[in-house]
Amino acid sequence: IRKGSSKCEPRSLLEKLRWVTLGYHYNWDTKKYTPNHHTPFPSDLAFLSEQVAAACGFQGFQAQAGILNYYHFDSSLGIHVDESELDHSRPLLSFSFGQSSIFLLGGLKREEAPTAMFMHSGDIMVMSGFSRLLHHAVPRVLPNPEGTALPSCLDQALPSDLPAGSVIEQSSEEDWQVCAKYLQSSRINMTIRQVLAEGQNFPEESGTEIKGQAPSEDGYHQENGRAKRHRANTDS
Ligand SMILES: O=C(O)CCC(=O)C(=O)O
Ligand SMILES: [Mn+2]
Repeated sequence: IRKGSSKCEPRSLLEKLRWVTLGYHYNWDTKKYTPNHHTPFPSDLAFLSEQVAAACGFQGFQAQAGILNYYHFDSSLGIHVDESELDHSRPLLSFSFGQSSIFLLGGLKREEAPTAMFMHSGDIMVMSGFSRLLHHAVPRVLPNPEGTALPSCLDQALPSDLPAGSVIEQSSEEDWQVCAKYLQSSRINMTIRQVLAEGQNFPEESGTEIKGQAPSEDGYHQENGRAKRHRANTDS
């Protein structure tokens, strides 16, 4: 039941969506990536990530896993460190779209006082070196500062003459309307990761321990695991 609403409208699947994983699928229960729970990483996002990493001095970055977080105005993401990747010398690349948020960047220790910053649509944050293993959280999602339904960077028509091989693709007007409506009250963050060092394999134990176990697609367990990090102020 929605707060402030007398009707009991069930949430649509799109409204319930909180996260999606790509490539090596992060397991929220074990906090591990495993070799047998993998789907091909989308090539356009891999290309974009590798270009951004290279521009920041990380030649040879490989986009191997992605966590996409979907936020509404009542969502937040709890304090955590991203340490499940086996190679911490590779950066985390974070891309944000839609509404804005406050991002808290803390210290190596959980109790260290954080620095608060805004993350707006189109912002890219690279966590590398010392900042790669810092605590962080998203306590608040806020309307974009322009005061418009959609930030203006998402409200522009694409040039008709996109260069050949561009990662930008024209979508159908119908598809864009669905995305635009969604982003009027949502924030999407994609955090792209390289899991393994060049030539590294997963340690033997994580490959065997999972044998015979079905990939954890079960919403209940993942939602539970997720709740530790993703503390939406749920209103249902
Ligand atoms: O939404 C954000 O800006 C942060 C997401 C994040 O920290 C993560 O996916 O690990
Ligand atoms: Mn994180």
